[in-house]
Amino acid sequence: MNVAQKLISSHLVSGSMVAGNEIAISIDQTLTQDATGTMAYLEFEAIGIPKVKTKLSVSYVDHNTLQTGFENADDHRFLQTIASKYGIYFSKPGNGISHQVHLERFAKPGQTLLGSDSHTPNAGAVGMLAIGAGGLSVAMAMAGEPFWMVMPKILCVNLTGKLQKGVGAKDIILEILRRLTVKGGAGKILEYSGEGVKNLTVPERATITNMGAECGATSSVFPSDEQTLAFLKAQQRKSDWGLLVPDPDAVYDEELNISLNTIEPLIAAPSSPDNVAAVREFAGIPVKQVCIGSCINSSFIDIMLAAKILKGKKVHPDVSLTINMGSRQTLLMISKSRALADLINAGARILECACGPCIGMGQAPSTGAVSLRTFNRNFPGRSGTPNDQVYLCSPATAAVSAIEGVITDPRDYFKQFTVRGSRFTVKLPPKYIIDDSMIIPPSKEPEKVVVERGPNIKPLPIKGELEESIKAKIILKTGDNITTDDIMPAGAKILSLRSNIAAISEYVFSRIDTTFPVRAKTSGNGVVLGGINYGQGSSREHAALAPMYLGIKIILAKSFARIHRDNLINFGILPLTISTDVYDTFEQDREIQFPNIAKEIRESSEITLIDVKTGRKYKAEHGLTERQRNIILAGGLLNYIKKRSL
Ligand code: MIC
Ligand code: SF4
Repeated sequence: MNVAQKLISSHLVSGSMVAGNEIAISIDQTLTQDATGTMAYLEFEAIGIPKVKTKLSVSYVDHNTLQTGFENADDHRFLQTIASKYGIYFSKPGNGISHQVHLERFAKPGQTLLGSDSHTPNAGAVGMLAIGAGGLSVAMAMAGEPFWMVMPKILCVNLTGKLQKGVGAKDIILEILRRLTVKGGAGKILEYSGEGVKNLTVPERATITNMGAECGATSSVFPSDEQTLAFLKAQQRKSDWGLLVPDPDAVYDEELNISLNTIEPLIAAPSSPDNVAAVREFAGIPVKQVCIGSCINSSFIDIMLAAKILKGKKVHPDVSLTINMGSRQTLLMISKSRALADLINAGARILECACGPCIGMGQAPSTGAVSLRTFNRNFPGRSGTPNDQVYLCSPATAAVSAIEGVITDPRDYFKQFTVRGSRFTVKLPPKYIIDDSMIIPPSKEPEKVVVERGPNIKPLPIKGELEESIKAKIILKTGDNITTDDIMPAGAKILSLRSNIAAISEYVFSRIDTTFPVRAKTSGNGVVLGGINYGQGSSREHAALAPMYLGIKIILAKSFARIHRDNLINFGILPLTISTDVYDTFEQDREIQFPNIAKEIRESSEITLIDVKTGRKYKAEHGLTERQRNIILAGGLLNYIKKRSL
């Protein structure tokens, strides 16, 4: 078996490991973050059990730490008290970004992790099966339910050779994105192997597994080997280590060969993570903003490299350089090593250890400005500025460009120096500073804990059972690769409404069509017509919940992204796959009749739709498993679970 198969087989509770089959796996650990966590815990509460049943559950606060109003602070209090009551560890705001902190302090080879954030596969860096999912799926896992998914194909990414100086782990994953595109990883686990793996440290591996999410992959995983042991030892967690490597005769469904020697510094141009080209093709373009950090490039190694490059230099007068470190551990280490002084001296703006600019929490770039970021997503408008020009790159490219004021290939920059190469390399520290005082363990007297709920915490809306027939209007027709940032934008203004579905629903599709919420509500029964890879990107279930609240019943699309499709089903919205002909036939505002929808879901794989204007009949596929059919018929997962337990 390969590593992914070993992880799955040791957790398999239902189904057989044949790609495409529905399987269920048991979940050892869960993580949530504040923006998805409030809903996840409301959902967990609704299930009604006294304590989480996982080996470990952690609630992080990292997305919205601005606290521009009471809403956010209320959410934080709710999260802390509910964690304390139900047996969950609580990582306080300021302690760092969930994925970074989890990797440092909790990720464990051989275990499974389900997180309500799409970059959860970050923890795959230590040989863990780590999967992103909607909050409700994570709530179910906390309640001891297994996680259901389609058995992925295992794609072996075979790394050979060694990286050149100035080329980093980020360039490897950008190369993979260039080849696979944002949909090429769908239905797959990317498993890394080959000679080249040996030289990659765990934080570098995490950069790669983190951004596998942008390929649409179910997860990404590295073996657990000597590098893993070195990292866990340095984190004083040696006892968490275990060897996990593929069998010598392991077979894979697919293979991708990457020669590290030939990889150049790469960049993803606006506005998609797969719009990848060599940095040198963009060299010389003036840059106004450089942001180093976010969950993908905010480890001690990343920040230290940037600090080494910036030491004794000044940030270009036209550039604003921000740094958001991934964890308080990194910040402590950087400050104790005096590298923090080097960064400040160079003119960097040090932000809190949180997601920050990555999710539009401040630092929106100026109009028309090129913003160079070490982040993982550059979806249109995500930075907070309409028509933004966000490029994604490695910390080395970002740091040298911040000095030069133009996009710069780090190899060209390094050539100017006679200093030994060591100036531009950083090794894994033999010992990290350990201080878990901002991770609060759950209460020993849970019955005494009162869950605090401010006025922004509103109950979860629940849908009724699926109707026998539906007549609905197409409220919006979109193109391909619609992201959940398009469906349910984030940013400072909107994120604080994550625990208030009625309020947040006013912003559904607001970047594409501000009239969407009103038109959807007026219609009562709405359909969205989408192209390929509908719902790519984040795990936010609000991109399903809020449209459901507005009366959206069905999404017709050429194909769906995995997490979003699961979220739609969880909240009783029916995802139907259509052909290009059907997509081309229908326009916005047209009415569609689904005459026997419930019966067809029960009895067939095809759904009939009738164009009300012409009376013509068309077909769509639902592709639902037996279990998913029952969830849709019940009007969502919570209804289904309640029905099941009656
Ligand atoms: C993101 O990077 O888009 C987020 C914000 O972390 C999301 C989660 C969310 O929307 O709360 C994700 O990746 O799942
Ligand atoms: Fe936070 Fe950005 Fe990572 Fe999402 S991608 S978890 S917003 S840092």
